[in-house]
Amino acid sequence: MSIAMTEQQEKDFEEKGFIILEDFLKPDELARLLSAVDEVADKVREAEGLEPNDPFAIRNALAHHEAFLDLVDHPRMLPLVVDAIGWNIQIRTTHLDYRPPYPEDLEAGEVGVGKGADQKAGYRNVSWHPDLASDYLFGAPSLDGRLPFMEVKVFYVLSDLSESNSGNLWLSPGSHKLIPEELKEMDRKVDPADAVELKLRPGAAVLWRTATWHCVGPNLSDKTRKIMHVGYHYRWLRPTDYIQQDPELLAASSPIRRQLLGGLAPDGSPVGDSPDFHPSSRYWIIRHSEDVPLKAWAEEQASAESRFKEPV
Ligand SMILES: O=C(O)CCC(=O)C(=O)O
Repeated sequence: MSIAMTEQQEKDFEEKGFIILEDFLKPDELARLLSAVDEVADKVREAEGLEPNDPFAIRNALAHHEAFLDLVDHPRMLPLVVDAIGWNIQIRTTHLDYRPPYPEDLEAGEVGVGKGADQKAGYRNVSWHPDLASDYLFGAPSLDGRLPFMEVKVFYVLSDLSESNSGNLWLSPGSHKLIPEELKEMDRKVDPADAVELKLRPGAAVLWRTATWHCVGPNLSDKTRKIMHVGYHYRWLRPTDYIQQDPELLAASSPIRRQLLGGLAPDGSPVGDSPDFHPSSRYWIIRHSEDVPLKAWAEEQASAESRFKEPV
């Protein structure tokens, strides 16, 4: 039973692979995030010797600013995330993408094909792909070539992407049901009839299955693309952004945030009560409810929701 998703959202998530939430961020949340982006951009430029018009992306963005960290358990987004993927989750990645307008002499390649000068110049994710399907992940071992459902991301739009060619995210609705190999066979040329360029205002959010084929269009506008993705996957998979988050950050977090940051309740061995002869990872077998406080939270939310829906 869903906590927050409407029937239409459930249908869209299942069939298209994504749900669009216009004006999701409140003006003060958006202003805080934009100021965080500027602050972090200054630090990245200094650390990496970048010029103001150089694009960059950072991972584990949550560790770089409290405004980014606060997105992981955003009180209006978390219920939707749990409806989409369940409560047994943690963060795989949080990334910030900062992409100033293309230099005038840089020619954009055909959208999603990844063979243009922009791809060669190092602009990231300009070719169509599903996440987690590279050769050394599910591309190799999967027998029927299908990607299991492993992950959702929330895409937060911080700058104006309402016009075409502003560094928009493109999605191919329903492609999460296809086999990633097909995309390679198509030479990454997705039929325009099977693709949508999301044209979204600042403050919009998109909850999406990352198995959905996606790419980033060129930024031919005069505005810098500023966006974040917050990715959630199952606790029994390994995150990409960290082995363990900073212990001080974990200790200062609420139980639910600690779970999302990949932490366990502080006492006991991470491989259970009998680590020598019967080790059993607490990421796999849940013996202490404190390791997954999101479960009780989800159950409580669901029963409150069903009480609310009961006819009087
Ligand atoms: O920057 C984006 O919006 C897309 C990022 C992306 O394609 C990815 O991380 O796989």
